[in-house]
Amino acid sequence: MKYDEALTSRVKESALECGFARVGVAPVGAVEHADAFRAWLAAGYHADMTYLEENVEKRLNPAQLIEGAKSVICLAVSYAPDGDEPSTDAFIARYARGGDYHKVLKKRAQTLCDRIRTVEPSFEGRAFVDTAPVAERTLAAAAGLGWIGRNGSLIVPGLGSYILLAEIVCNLPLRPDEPRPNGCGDCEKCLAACPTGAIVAGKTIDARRCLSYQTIENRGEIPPGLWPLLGQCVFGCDACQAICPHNRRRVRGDAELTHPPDSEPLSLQDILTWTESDWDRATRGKAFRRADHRMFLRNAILAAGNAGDASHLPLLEALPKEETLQPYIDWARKQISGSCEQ
Ligand code: B12
Repeated sequence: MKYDEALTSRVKESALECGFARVGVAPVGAVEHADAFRAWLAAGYHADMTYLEENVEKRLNPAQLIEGAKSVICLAVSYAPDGDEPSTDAFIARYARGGDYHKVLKKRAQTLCDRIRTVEPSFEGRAFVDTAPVAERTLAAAAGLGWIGRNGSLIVPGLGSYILLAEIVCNLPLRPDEPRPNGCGDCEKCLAACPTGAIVAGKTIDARRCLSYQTIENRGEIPPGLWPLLGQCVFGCDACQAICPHNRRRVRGDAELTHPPDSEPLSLQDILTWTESDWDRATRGKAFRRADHRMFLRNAILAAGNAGDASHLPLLEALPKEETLQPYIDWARKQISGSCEQ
């Protein structure tokens, strides 16, 4: 294919103007490491996220996503926290604390599509953020945005891994970038930091053990063996990223993703006293709305058990009498009583 160098530069400049921190181009066609994705599914590491079993061929070959596709524009923004960790007993993963990234990134990617069309009227493309069968990390790595770290996350030189991804699959003949060398070296800090041992082999996450899966995606019951390992995680987990030396450098995260309009962090007391409509109000427009009211209660009850703070006991007593929550409540009360006796 003959690449359009000038257009490639224009597209990249526009991407930065539209608010993306990094941009690169991946070729269309079968992605590398497709076998790793299939092996991950075959091992059952995707837990009950059965949507990942669908459209596997499409996911592993972006050429199938739009007719006449020639390149994938890979885009990244940083959500690196710009200050000290807020003091709270309810941990919410950093990516979910500000505006909902699906909306923020999709809007910017659509604006970028409009700009490209004014430069090149033959442009046809579709923007994706997380919700379609797209191998986002693999494509971003192929586009040279960074490398896939031992913790499974894309690590971007100079920005670290507190990164969210979007892509535009399009019909323009853009010059692909070169992948970057892996910069993890022999560091295995993330393996040791994972509270549940969910990083089963380099770059492979067993979602069944990952606290991010358990607290965000698992709408059923969390296996009792994981309850004491959940710590204060109420929505997601960042243990394998927080320990990563590539996240040590202070990075100015994207304002829309890092600054929630209400800056008071949620506490276990807030969540344990939420009614359904409080949940609705508190989660509107946020990525953490993905966990419904019951999931928030389930997770907060376990976090209260792990915190061992007697002031949570009356809140646990006052919770709605819901049969499926009772085992969590009984366990948490026992934990709290146990730690208060010591
Ligand atoms: C399912 C899913 C999850 C699952 C499974 C996680 C996992 N590791 O697979 C759960 C719920 C556990 C999860 C958790 C999180 N997720 Co998630 N998740 C996804 C989703 C929807 C699909 C990922 C997937 O297909 N997994 C299956 C594995 C096998 O595929 P993979 O991770 O892409 O791995 C491939 C590459 O590693 C590749 N590969 C390996 N080596 C190399 C080398 C080269 C050179 C190349 C080219 C490729 C390559 O081979 C693998 C197979 O193809 C993506 C969005 C998307 N559509 O891609 C977001 C996504 C991966 N998640 C994201 C985020 C932010 C998170 C969390 C940080 C949220 C949190 N704090 O709680 C955690 C991080 C956990 C972790 N350490 O991975 C971001 C990651 C950004 C980044 N910096 O990497 C994504 C890309 C969403 C987005 N649009 O930004 N997630």
